This record gives sequence, C-alpha cells and structure tokens, in this order.
Amino acid sequence: MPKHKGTEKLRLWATRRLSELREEVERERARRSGGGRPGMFVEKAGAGQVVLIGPTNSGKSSIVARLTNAKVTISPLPYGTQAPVPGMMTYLDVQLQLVDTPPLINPDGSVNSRVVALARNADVIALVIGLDSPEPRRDLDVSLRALEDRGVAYSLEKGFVRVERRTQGGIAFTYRGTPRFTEEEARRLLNSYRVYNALVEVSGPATLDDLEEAIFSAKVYKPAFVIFNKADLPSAESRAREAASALPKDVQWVLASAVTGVGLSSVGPVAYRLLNIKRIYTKKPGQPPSPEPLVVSADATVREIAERISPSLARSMKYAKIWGRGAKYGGQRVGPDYVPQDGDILEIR
Ligand SMILES: Nc1nc2c(ncn2[C@@H]2O[C@H](COP(=O)(O)OP(=O)(O)O)[C@@H](O)[C@H]2O)c(=O)[nH]1
Ligand SMILES: [Mg+2]
Repeated sequence: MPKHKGTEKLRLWATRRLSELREEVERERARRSGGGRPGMFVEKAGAGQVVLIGPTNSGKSSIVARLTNAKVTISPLPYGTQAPVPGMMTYLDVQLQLVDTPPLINPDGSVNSRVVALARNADVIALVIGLDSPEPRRDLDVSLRALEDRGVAYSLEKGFVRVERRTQGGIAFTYRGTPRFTEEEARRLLNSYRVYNALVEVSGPATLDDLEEAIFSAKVYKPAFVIFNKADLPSAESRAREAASALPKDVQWVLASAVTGVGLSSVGPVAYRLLNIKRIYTKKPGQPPSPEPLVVSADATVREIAERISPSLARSMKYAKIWGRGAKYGGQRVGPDYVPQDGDILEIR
C-alpha cells in the first residue's frame, strides 16, 4: 500500500487484523492437534443468526435460556460462559438462531477477539447490557468501541462503504445517503490500488477513508441492537434511557428482563427487521399455499424467488399472481421484476 499520511489508520487496521488472523490460525492448529479448546465458530441455522454479546453477567445466557431450547450455563459468578452456545427461537413462522457467547471483555479489561470474530460472522448483533452495573453507559461505550476498533461497524449513520470486486464492468456506485467524495475521487483512489472493476455500495456520509478501508475489506457492517437487561431492578428504565442517549439513531434498544420475561417479546421483531428478510408463501394453481414460508432477502423480486425454487422455473416463468400486503387486490397479476412484501402469497405461472 502506498505510504502516506492518509494510509496510517489503514496500516493500523491491517496490522491488527493480521495479528487476529494469526491468533485464529494458531488456535485452529492447537485445536486440530487435540489442544481441547472449545470450538468457537457456530454453524448458522434458520433464517438468521443473532449473536448476543456483552460484558460478563449482563444476562446473555439467561436471555438465550428464556428464548430458546439451548442448554446454557447461567451463573452469578462472572465469566460463567466459556464457549458459544446456539439455540433456536421461532418468530412469526421462521426460525432464528440465537447464540450465547463468552464475555466480550476479559477480566483484565482487554477485548476477547474470539467474541468479536463471532460478531463479525453474525447476521445481527444483540449487545446485552446489565442495568445492575454501576455504569451501564460505560459498559455500552466499551463494548461498542471493542467492535468499532476491530472493524465491525454497527451503525450506518457515520457512513459506510462496501466494495465488491468484479472481473469486468468498470466501477459502479449505489447510494443510500450522500458521500463526502465525488465519483471522480473515488475512481482515482480505487485505481491507485489497481481496482478497475467493482461495485461500490455507499451508505450515509461516507468519506474517502471509509472507501479505502473497504478496499481491503478491513471493515464489515453488522446491524445491531441493544438489550438493556434486568429491567426488574429499581430505576432500570431511566438508567437505560440515560445510557442509550449516546447511541446512534439507527441502533435500536429494548428494555427487558430475563427474570420476569418483560420486554423479551421485542427481541424477535427487532432482530427480524434487522435481518432484512421476508417470508413468501408459494402456492401451486388450485392448491393452498405452503405452510412453511420461503425466506428470502427483503428486496427479492419474483424472478429471484422463482430462482430459489428452481432455475428452470425462473427461466420459464411468465408472470405471477400475488395475495397479501404487496398486492393491490387478491390475485393481482405481476411480472418477474415485481417485489413482493413480507408474508405475501405467490403463485408463479
Ligand atoms: N435481576 C435480574 N437478574 C438477572 C437477569 N438476567 C440475568 N440475571 C442474573 O445475572 C447473573 C448473570 O446472568 P448470566 O445469564 O449468566 O449472564 P452472562 O454472563 O451475560 O451470560 C445471574 O445471576 C442471573 O440470574 C434479570 O433480568 N434480572
Ligand atoms: Mg453467560
């Protein structure tokens, strides 16, 4: 990488990421040679993986125990959870995977990079903060900084860029918000790194620095929300409100108690929304819709949904009939580029 002032930050990221990956390789080697370290990666299941992270004793294990069938260890002693434990919960009629994790912050105050790795690999991050802590706001800040410093962005408010390299087609841009750079500047930077073909997705007021990070994929965006737990304790709500005041606007929070169960019913809907998916009930002509939905990305078109069923259906389809929120009237006829809504019934012809 060219050495100039603008790449200082980037070199820092690259160095840190490199040492994280080295650690990971070391651990994997130790594990293979029978080192007996508990496995750290959790195979995804269901419509999305929601990883619960946070300081020790905030109630991550208790929440996973309440919402899923998982066998977790709940302990009043700190650092009770050593390895990630997945469990499944049903929301609407889709299965969401919740993952309990060891504490994000080690006893010596350092960050557990294995937990950051789990968050990096998640579909959605749920940050659990215990309201019994002397300083919930500090816990929140420390946890969010741990993610940010290790290249996990949890908010799009400050701007974010994703660069997907391609083999042809030049450089194309998509925007959600207005960046702080011109396409001309972006092209020049990309070209200086010998990137000539790429899809550049720009969110919020992103800068050229953000673009530069994205070229090396040092950074990922993970939608996140905060669970303030232990709502059963005195003045919980005002303490949660105070801590949450520092959150970016696109990071939602919920107030819950793993002991009384209050507020936990928000976890499913908030996680579902952040997963950016939709349920489509397909049907054959003259038959009732399938009881199990097809889960696809929220912006999927009729053609993409057909593709999921079978490539030959996608090729041969002429039109579809649709019922539900995405239809003007039941049985409306729509084309392959139509975007159905969550919960719609679709008959592909
Ligand atoms: N009062 C109260 N205590 C809780 C709540 N959730 C968890 N705890 C307690 O907090 C301690 C730590 O819980 P645990 O789930 O093991 O936390 P973890 O370290 O984040 O997994 C245990 O003693 C739990 O019983 C809650 O909603 N209210
Ligand atoms: Mg635990």
